[in-house]
Amino acid sequence: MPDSSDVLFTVTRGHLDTGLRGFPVGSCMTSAVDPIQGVSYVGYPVAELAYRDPEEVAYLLYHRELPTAEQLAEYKKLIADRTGVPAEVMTLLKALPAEGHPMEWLITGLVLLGMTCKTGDWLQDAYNVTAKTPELIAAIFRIRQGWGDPIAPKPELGLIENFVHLLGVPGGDPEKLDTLLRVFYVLHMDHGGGNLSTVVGKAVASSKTDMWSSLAAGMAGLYGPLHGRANQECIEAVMDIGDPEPGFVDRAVRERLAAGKVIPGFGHAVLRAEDPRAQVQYELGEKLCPNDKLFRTAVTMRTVVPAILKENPKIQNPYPNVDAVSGTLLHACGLDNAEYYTLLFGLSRLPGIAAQIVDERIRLRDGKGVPIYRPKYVALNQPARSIKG
Ligand code: HAX
Repeated sequence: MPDSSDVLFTVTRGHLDTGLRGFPVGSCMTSAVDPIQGVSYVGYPVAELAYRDPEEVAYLLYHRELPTAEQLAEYKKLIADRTGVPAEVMTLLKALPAEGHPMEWLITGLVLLGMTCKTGDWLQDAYNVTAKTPELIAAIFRIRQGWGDPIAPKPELGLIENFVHLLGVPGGDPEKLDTLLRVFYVLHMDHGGGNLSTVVGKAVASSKTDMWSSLAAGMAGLYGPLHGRANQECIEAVMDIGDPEPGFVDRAVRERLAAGKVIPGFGHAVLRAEDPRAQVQYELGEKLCPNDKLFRTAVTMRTVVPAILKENPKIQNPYPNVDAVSGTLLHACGLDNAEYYTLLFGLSRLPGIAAQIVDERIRLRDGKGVPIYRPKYVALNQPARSIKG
């Protein structure tokens, strides 16, 4: 029996039906989210890691230490050697309905990769996810947008450099896109144990299904507009506003709120200050696309929106989150179709979710793993009845 010092939380009726907000339910060894400081990966503030090699940061999540030069080279080789999406998966992708959202294609693609590539070993499958999803996602971009057939990978380039090569954005600036996506990938990789896509992935994995289906479920969570798809909704809102003049932005934001819409890219379930991941991206934007009109509009929103949201005492965090500006940067670097932005979030978040699944399946509880998820739901308004006379 736990003694009183073990009590972390007293549950009251008011806590029911609040989306498990704030309930301690597990431990996380890859990252932590401080309401003011934002996310850190194994103790390092994310802003300090933003410009590190993406593979270095992925290694950190699995090994809890940054790699030496030798360990990094070994890890890069391990990932590069696992590149390769089976031809039948590519064929099936080409048969998917064009009306499907790119995230629906990703969810399907992960299940297809599970059918063709799963090893059944949680760690090996996690590494395979990191290695194979850039090719899968680049193919989704190319096939859906009619950019041509998938391009053959060049894994020796490095994870993101290879992804930019695989995308082959028509008329794009690969160098700019590479600079942006390296940072984007690191910033989105993990966000504590309780973000929705990660919780869903871990919950599904707890039934001892496989890594690929668990991640497909997690991506279904990321697809929602209150989670990962906020980056698509956010650029759409920035485009709707479309003018960086502060008075204009102020009026447009108020109109949006009056119409009962949220302001995407602002607010957070845990954070209570400006997200450091947004800060890194605002700074990067000043280097990559300082004069871009959409970027300037997003920069104006950074000051105008919090002042307006603060007028509503219910809103616990009026500040920019990770999605506030990412879309304007992607747009300025040649990826101008917002429907694809959550796909890039997914690409980046998959290694983090996979690392947490590995911990819950084979590392926690002395390697026994976390048992199947089974939270308690309190039965309400169900008086005992009978259809017998
Ligand atoms: N615009 C308008 N209203 C907002 C708001 C915003 N940006 N942020 C919060 N609110 C409203 C909520 O809708 C809620 O209203 P109701 O009580 O009427 O339902 C109220 O303020 C209190 O919300 P909260 O306690 O401050 O925040 P929640 O934990 O309930 O919600 C959300 C957190 C991120 C879902 C919320 O801030 C939101 O909808 N933001 C806009 C969408 C967005 O940017 N999502 C991405 C978040 C980052 C992420 O997960 N990326 O993947």
